[in-house]
Amino acid sequence: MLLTLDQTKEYIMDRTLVMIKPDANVTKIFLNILMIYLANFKIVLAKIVQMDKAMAEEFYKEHTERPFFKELVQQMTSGPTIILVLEGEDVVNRVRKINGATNPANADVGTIRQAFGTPNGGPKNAVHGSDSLKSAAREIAFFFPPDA
Ligand code: 3AN
Repeated sequence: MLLTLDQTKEYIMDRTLVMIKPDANVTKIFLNILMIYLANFKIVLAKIVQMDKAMAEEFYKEHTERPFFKELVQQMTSGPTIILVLEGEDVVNRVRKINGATNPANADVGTIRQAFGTPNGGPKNAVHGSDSLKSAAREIAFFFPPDA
């Protein structure tokens, strides 16, 4: 378990950033996904964002050179994204386990991507979860800037 001491000297639990992506928001399936996160984690922040090209490119900048980058940006700007900050013990790893493998075709039965993603659908894999506490800090600040 990783606990961090904030400036108010209160112990806070680990946090991670989750996105319910546009492909999961074209029907009511986002409600099923939301229920899964609600049942397993504390949701501390939430908002809905329509990303534009510049925003999606900045969020995914580490993938700029990947062959799927253009397709990824197109998909992420195709509709609204639900942004959640989840809190809990070992939340980064637990969320990634519940989300499942990047390609829904390879995701274990019972995971969100297996149930709601598009097999071999490239970026249409329903959800995103930060891959480390460091990424989580950057991604949370990206959508919820501390001075906003
Ligand atoms: P994960 O989100 O499982 O950590 P990453 O970091 O390798 O996976 O990829 C970031 C995002 O890029 C994925 N969530 C997915 O939307 C997209 N992506 C990954 N691989 C492909 C691919 N082969 N074709 C299209 N999009 C992809």
